Amino acid sequence: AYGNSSGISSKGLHLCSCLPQMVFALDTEIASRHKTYSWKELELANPNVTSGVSWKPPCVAWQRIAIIIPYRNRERHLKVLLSVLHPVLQSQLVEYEIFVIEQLRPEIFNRAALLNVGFLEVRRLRRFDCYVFHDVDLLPEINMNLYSCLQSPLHIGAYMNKWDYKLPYPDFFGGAMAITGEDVEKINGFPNYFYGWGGEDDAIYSRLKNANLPIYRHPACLGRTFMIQHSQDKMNPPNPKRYQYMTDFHRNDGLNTVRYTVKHIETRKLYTLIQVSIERGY
Ligand code: UD2
Ligand code: MN
Repeated sequence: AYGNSSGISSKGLHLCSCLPQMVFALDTEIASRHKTYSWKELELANPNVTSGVSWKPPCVAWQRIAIIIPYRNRERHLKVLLSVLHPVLQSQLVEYEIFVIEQLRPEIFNRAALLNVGFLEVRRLRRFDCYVFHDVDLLPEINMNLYSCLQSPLHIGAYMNKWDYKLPYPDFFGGAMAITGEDVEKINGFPNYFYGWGGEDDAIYSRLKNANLPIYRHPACLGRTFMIQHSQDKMNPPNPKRYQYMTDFHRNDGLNTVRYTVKHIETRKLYTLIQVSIERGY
C-alpha cells in the first residue's frame, strides 16, 4: 500500500516515517559552478552505498524506488546528481537504487526509448514499487521534495530555477517523474519514435491523460528543482517532427515495440550502468 506514515507493522518492525529526519537544502552555488568531483571523492562521501544492491534505511521502507537516468556524455552532470541524490534519498528513508541507461547507438539521442529500455531492464533485475525517470542535470533543491509514487504519476521536476519556479505551461511534464510499474504498463511505456530534442515529454503527458491518469505535483515550495545550465548536445538536435508527433498518438508503440540490444551492464560503486543500442524502427 502507498502512503504509509510512521507506525509499527504487524511483525513489530518499525515502518519508516515518510518525513525526512532532517531538512536540508541544495547549495545551488556549488551546483551552478559545476563543481567537478573525482569519482574517488564521491565514493568516499557515500561509504554506505553498496554497488549492485538497493540502499535500505534502518526501518521498513515504505517504498522501493528505482531511479532511471537516460544518459550520454554528461559525466559532470552525473557526478553532481549522484552527490545530491544519495543523501537526499537516504534522508527520505526509502529503499532505492540508481540506474544509468547510456545510449551507444544510434547517434541521435532518444530519451523516451531509453526510458522504456531502462524500465524493462531494471524490472528484469529486481522488483521495485516505484520508478523515477530522471534527467541527469536536474537536482532536487530541498529534500522535502519527496521521491515517491502516489496513486497517480508524480511530476517531480515541475518547479525549476530555469522557469523561475513556475510551470512554463500548464501541461509541462519535463525533467523527472515517479510512476508505478502498473501505470507504466497501463500506458504501454513511452513513445519510441522521438529522435532528438523535444516533444516526448508532452507525448508522455498525453498518454497519461488518455489513460485517465491525472498528474500529481508537490506544492511549489517543496517541488523545487534546479537544472544545471547547459548547452544543447550536438547529437540531440531539436526534432523537426516534434509538433506533428505530439498530436499523432501511436497507441501501439511503446514498451511492447522497443527494439534494443544491451551491450554491457556494470555495477559501479554509486550506480548500475546499462549500456544499450536502440534499433531505429522509425
Ligand atoms: C527538457 C526536459 C527533458 C526533456 C527535454 C526534451 C526539463 C528539466 N527537462 O530538457 O525532460 O523533455 O526537454 O527532450 O525541462 N541527455 C543526455 N545526453 C545527451 C542528450 C540528453 O544524457 O546528449 C539526457 C539527460 O538526462 C538530459 C535529458 O536527456 O538531462 C534531456 O535533455 P536536455 O537536458 O538536453 O534537454 P532540456 O534541458 O531542454
Ligand atoms: Mn537539461
